[in-house]
Amino acid sequence: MAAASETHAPTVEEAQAFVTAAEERLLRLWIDAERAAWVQSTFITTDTETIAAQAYEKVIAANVELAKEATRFKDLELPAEVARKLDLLRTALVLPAPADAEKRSELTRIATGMESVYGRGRYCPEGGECQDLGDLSRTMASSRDPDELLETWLGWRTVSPVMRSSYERFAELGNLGARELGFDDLGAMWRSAYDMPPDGFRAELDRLWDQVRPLYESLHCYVRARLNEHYGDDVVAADGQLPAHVLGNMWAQTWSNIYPLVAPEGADPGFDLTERLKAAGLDQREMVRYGERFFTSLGFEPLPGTFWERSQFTQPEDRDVVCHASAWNIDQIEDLRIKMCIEINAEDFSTIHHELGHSFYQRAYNQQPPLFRGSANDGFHEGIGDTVALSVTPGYLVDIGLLDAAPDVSKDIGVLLGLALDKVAFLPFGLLVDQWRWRVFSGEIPPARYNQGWWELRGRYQGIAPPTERTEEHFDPGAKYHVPANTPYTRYFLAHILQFQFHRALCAAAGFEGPLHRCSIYGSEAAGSRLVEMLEMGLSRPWPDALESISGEREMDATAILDYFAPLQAFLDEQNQGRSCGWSSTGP
Ligand code: X8Z
Ligand code: ZN
Repeated sequence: MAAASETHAPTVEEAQAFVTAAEERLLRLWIDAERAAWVQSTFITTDTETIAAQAYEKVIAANVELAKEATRFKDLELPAEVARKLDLLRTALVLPAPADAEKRSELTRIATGMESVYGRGRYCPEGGECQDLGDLSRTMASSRDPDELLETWLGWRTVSPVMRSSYERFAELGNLGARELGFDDLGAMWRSAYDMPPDGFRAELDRLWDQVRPLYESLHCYVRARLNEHYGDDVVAADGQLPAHVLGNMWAQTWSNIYPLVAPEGADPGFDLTERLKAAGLDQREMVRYGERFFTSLGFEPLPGTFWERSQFTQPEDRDVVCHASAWNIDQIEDLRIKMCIEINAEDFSTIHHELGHSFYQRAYNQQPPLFRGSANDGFHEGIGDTVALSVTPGYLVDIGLLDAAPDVSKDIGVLLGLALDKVAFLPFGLLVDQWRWRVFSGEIPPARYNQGWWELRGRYQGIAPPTERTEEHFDPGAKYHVPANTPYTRYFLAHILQFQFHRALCAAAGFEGPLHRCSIYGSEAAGSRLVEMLEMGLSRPWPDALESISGEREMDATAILDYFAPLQAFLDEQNQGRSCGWSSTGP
């Protein structure tokens, strides 16, 4: 191959043939790796870990080799589709490895190993029973005892310090791989997957964050005041940052579990979806059926039988699994699966819709050539199921018989606040995880300041502080799944902006008039066909084209989330009158 390329200038035909062969080769390896990873994630042992690492290593080796070879066509005038595929070869990997075989296998072993450590993680209190993340999360959600919350919060963070040195080496080797492909570091490589220069993408994020920050700060201010009333100054001060352990979630990334503590007087909608799901006697599989029925109401075909046979809906009792929810596209045609440890509650009802969004997207783009079987950008993949879940309104719950009667419109503020505790509270968290990783990969946050850098960003973006002193003995970023699993996180920030943009557009397509938070697109084939059209494009066009096809807009735009929460913003402004909002922070 090398000899041929040196003897004559490459031609367009050669580039085309190269891309076709590359797609065939990668597709086979992707499928093998996906199968191996499925077995590892649903049955963690040293063997499944090794098998998964070996399969992943083959994908990485082939992809890196092809990306390097692709550079020989860079000066050719190519058909747009071929040029796009050659570009995608360079950014398809989230984990590039150096060409050196030993380093490559070290890197894949570290990567698979960290995910297993996380999946197997347990907190074993002295003299007590060991608890996994599911057990600990239930306590974080329901306990109102600050001591118990603190112990639980600290307990989960005993799992991550062993990953610290692995992560350091991981960043080193990942960077080497990214540099061999011509990127400054792994963070720059991740930022290059958005059809714009990496710095431009950074600026886009700043712009979007500036749009939504006032709404977040209002919510923070309101929640802080209410928690201060509930817990008193010793646990939650009336000013400054919020302590990370009292927000109802292990990472303080969504706060709806503390809704009862902050419910607005006189506007509480008076129903609790968790309680309704339990009262309806639903099991895990039936909950997923509800999600599927939403999609079929839009005109999608039902999921294949194999989805129902092969998915993991419940946590097995006899083995370790990675419980973190995910959607799998095993054969890239129709062997779709989800893997969850579903609990009968509102949070998982929403996560089911999230995961099914991935599944329906995957099936919609299965007619595309292999390199285009992806979402327009990764925020799109994360945003589809959430868009559908925004249509899980009280009115919809009445339609499907889970609720007897919709609350009066005077209770809208309660419904909106409940949703904002998830969607608005999440925004700064969605942004900061990669702000940390990008700084780690660039060297701006060196290993000696891993934890300090993490908490500075938590303070700056979220206004959240650790409940007790943290040091460099700890490795708190490693206690969040996506860090050991090496899943980029900015996608979720984008998804939280985009899903409101999609919702606004689909509600318009459905002919809905009225406030966005009361719109449900359930049963609207007009909205469904608008959605399908975008999903079927996969990754074949730059994402602004996909966004335009669904919404007529070519820019990501936070005005949709602001419109959606406009009534809540007015309520928060009124409630926060006379309070001094905001917090101060230190660091980068
Ligand atoms: O990881 C997920 C999904 C799987 S792609 C369940 N999410 C992020 C998280 O849990 O941290 C969804 C929202 C944010
Ligand atoms: Zn997802």
